[in-house]
Parts: sequence; C-alpha cells; structure tokens
Amino acid sequence: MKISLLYPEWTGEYKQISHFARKAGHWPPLNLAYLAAIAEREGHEVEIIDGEAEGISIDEMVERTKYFSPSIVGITGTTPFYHICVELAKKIKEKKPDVTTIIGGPHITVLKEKAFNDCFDYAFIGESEKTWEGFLRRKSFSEIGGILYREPNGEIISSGPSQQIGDINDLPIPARHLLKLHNYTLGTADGTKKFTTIMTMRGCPFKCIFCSTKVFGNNTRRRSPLKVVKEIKECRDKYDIWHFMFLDDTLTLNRQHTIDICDLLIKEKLGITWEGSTRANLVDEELIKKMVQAGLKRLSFGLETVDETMRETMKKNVPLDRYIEANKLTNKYGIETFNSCMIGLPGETEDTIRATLKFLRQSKEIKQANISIAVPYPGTELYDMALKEEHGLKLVVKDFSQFKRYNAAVMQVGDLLPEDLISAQNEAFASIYVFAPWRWDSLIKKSGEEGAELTLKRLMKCIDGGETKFLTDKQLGI
Ligand code: B12
Ligand code: SF4
Repeated sequence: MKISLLYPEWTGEYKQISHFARKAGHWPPLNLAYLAAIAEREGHEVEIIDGEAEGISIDEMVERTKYFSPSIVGITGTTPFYHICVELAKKIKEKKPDVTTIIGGPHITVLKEKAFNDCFDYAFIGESEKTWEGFLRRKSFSEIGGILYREPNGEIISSGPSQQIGDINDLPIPARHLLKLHNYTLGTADGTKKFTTIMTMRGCPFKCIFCSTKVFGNNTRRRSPLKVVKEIKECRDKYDIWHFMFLDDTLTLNRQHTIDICDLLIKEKLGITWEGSTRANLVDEELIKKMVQAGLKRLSFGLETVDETMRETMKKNVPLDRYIEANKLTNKYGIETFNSCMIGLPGETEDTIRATLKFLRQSKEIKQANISIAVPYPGTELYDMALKEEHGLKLVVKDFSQFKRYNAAVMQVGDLLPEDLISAQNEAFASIYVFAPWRWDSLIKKSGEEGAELTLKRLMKCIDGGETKFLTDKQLGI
C-alpha cells in the first residue's frame, strides 16, 4: 500500500517576522519519520512531504500527493496550524475522495472529538507508533486503542486509551532516508549547520502550567545510550550529518543517562556536535565539562520571567539565580546559550514586563534571549486558568489559529490587552538586542544582516509609533 505523510508549511502565517522563523532553520518532522519507518517495516511504500522545508504551498502539496496516489494520507498538526491540516485534508479529499485521511499530533490528542473534523477518517490520539503498527496490521481497533473513527451514522467512536510503548528501545530508527536532508539546517552562532533531531528520552515529569505534555505524559522513558550513539553514528556515516539537536524535553533530567551518552560519544570519537534544552538547576560544572568534551555546542534554558510570584504560579520551580549561574558556567566553557522568556503569564503587569526586560538588557551573562507571548494551549493548566479567569487572565481570542506565540496574543492579563502584549513583544525583542551590543554578533550570525536590520526597524517602528512603554532612559539605566 502507498502512504503519504504530510507536514504542511506554517511559517508563512507569521507574515513579516517569518524571516526569523525560517532563518532559525527548518526542523525535520521526526514524528513522521518514526511512523514512516514502521510503515516501511510493515512492507508499505511511503513518502514524506515536508511543505515547510521544501517551501511548497498547500495546493502544491495536494498535487504532489495526487501524483504519488496513496491509499492513506497522514497529517501532523499542532494547535495554531491545525486549520492548515484541515484545509489540506479537505483539498485532498476533493481531488481523491477514496483516500483514507488520518490526523495525529498534540492538538487532536488534547481536543479529541472536538477537533475531529469530517475531512479526517481517523484521528490518532497520543503517542502513536504502537497504534499505527496495529492499524497497518488491520488489528481490531478495540485491541489497539488510541483511535477515533465514525460509525456510518456519523457517531464518533473512541477505540479506548492509546497504548504507550513500554520500552522505547523497541522503536525503529526514524526513516530519514525519506527526507530531503540537505533542507534541514540550523542558524547557530557558529554559522549555519546541517543537522537532524534525535530523542534519547520521552516524557517530562515537571508540570509547568504553560506546557503541553499530553502526547508522552509525565512518566519518562529512556533509550539505551548505545542505541542513541548508534543512531548518531548512522546519521554521520550514511547522511553526512555532523550536528544533532536532542529533542528531549529536559536533556539533563537524568544526570547519569547524560553522562553515559557523553562517555560513549567521547569513546567513539565521533567528532559530532550537538545541542539541547534543559533546566538551569540541572547542570553543574562537572557535567558541563563532560558535555563539552562530548561535543555540546549550544544549550537552551526556559527563564520565562524574573518576577518571583509569577515564577511560583507558573510552577517552574527553578530559582532565578540558577539561570545566572548556569549562563556563567556555559559562557566559561564557550557554549552558546539561549534563554527563552515569556510575557503575558499569570500576574503579568507593565512593571513585571519592565523588570524582565531590564534584567535582560543589563545582564551580560545572558548572551542570547528570546521573548514569546504566553499561549494557553488546550490541555494545559494555563488554559484552565484563562477559562476560569484566574490571576487576572482572560481568554479573549478563542480562534486556535491565533494561538501562535509571536505577533499574536489571545489572553488579557490584568490591564494588559492582547495588543499591549504584542507591542511589548515587538519592543522587547528589538530592545534586548539593539541596546545590548554584546548580543549583536550572535544576532547577525544567526539571523543574518537582514535579520539584524529587521530588528532595528522593528524598534524604530515602536519608537516612531510612540509605543515605547517599556523603554525609557531611566528604565534602561543609561
Ligand atoms: C521539535 C519541536 C518543534 C519543531 C518542529 C519540528 C517538526 N518538524 O516536527 C519547531 C521548532 C519548528 C516547532 C515549532 C512549533 N512548535 Co513545537 N515542538 C517540538 C518538540 C520539542 C518535539 C516535537 C517532536 O518531534 N516530538 C517527537 C515526536 C515523535 O512526537 P510527536 O510530534 O508528538 O508525534 C507523536 C504523536 O503526536 C503522534 N503523531 C504526530 N503526528 C502524527 C501524524 C499521524 C498521521 C499519526 C498517525 C500520528 C501522529 O505520533 C507521533 C509518534 O508517537 C515538541 C515537544 C515534544 N516533546 O514533543 C514541541 C511542541 C510540539 N511544539 C509546540 C508548539 C506550540 C510549537 C509552535 C506552535 C510554536 C510557535 N513557534 O508558535 C510551532 C508549531 C509548528 C508547527 N508546524 O506546527 C507544542 C504543541 C502544543 C499544541 N497544543 O499543539 C509542543 C508540544 C511543545 C509543548 N510542550 O508545549 N516545534
Ligand atoms: S516546560 Fe520543559 S520542564 Fe516544564 S513541563 Fe514542559 S518540557 Fe517539562
């Protein structure tokens, strides 16, 4: 049987700032590569179309799919771009009504029946490799669980809870040979690198209120370091990939697991480089040293906000001073370090935004930062808080296509309206770079001269429009 797995283009929705999203790089759809590997193992002919990396429109994707003439089309979707998946499935059904359409991913996992649009024949809920294998083997749905489908009378039926893979070492190696691997590059302070993504672990035990962890849940499952390093070696030798992004939610969650992987990388002398994200309180000098020896080039931390009450409400439970310490440490070992912050979290006021921005503008330890707008993804505690209007939150935009993070805001927080958060984000993003010369170099290396110019223009636009609420000389301390 022929199967098409589709990842539609999405950055175009960011309009004027899509440059930054694209310049930051294209990421391979690892989910589809896992599902493709299983389908191939079951003897099917599979294609993966990555509309984002290949820069193709929905209509082109429909044409390509029609040309391949699959019996099954599987689409992956997150909340803000789910409407694109619906549009794509509808168009495919128009051209080829007999094709079976399947939707999977975080959005349908949380919303289930509510998002099970007519254009999809089946919805896969949660972690899906086991369900997918059972589906392709035509096992009875009640046996495999994790599927939504319709009875002939239109009634939606759930086949029961999805089954997680107990031992994730049983997963196949993702079918990267079906991807156009030269398309996947990352902008780093070391220049642009061809890369791929890899997971050493699934799940996260923490409960940050804004984070959607519904697919893999809170129990963590680790792969054997030997398998991880074997996959890295295969990518290097077969596909000439020398840089790896570890997608684990919290890379150093299990210190010994990280050390074991590092030891193997060092022993094998693979010469590859890698990066990932973790919590600032889960690194120490000995570990960092080992990670650097094993090829670590970049680490990301979620700093979010400097306000202590807000930090408590969002349940991040990492003291702010740990970020300063962790950044000092990574700077000492020459690791590019990225700190992501959010505005619009519960309890946010103009003053708390100013405090976070002031901290970012003044902190020389923080070489790179990013500001996104808090989005209450369905299924998160933040979403429930916004619905219940707690901590000054109010969900004012209910259209999921606006649940983006950049240039869009869907919640009001106290007196801050969505439009205030958007202009604060514009101002913040520009100011933390423009007024911090020690960040210029990395901005230019990562976003190019065009990106640096856009950043400057963004700030000038705020100043011209009189929107500089968070930027006075006094606040800047100059
Ligand atoms: C890497 C990553 C990215 C990469 C994208 C990589 C790519 N090409 O796929 C980048 C950086 C570009 C990115 C962007 C965004 N991301 Co992101 N991202 C992740 C991250 C860290 C890993 C994704 C991954 O590969 N997981 C591993 C695979 C195996 O898991 P999976 O994708 O869930 O797939 C499994 C099931 O969902 C299911 N499945 C998925 N698709 C399909 C399709 C079919 C047909 C079937 C049968 C099954 C199925 O089966 C898979 C195997 O079990 C996750 C967090 C996480 N832990 O998953 C966040 C996450 C997916 N991202 C998230 C968000 C919000 C975004 C953005 C909206 C942020 C933004 N910039 O505005 C965008 C949206 C991009 C888009 N196209 O939709 C949220 C999604 C929440 C939600 N409700 O949708 C997550 C869950 C983070 C979080 N914890 O909140 N992201
Ligand atoms: S933000 Fe990170 S640490 Fe917090 S729950 Fe999500 S993945 Fe886990």
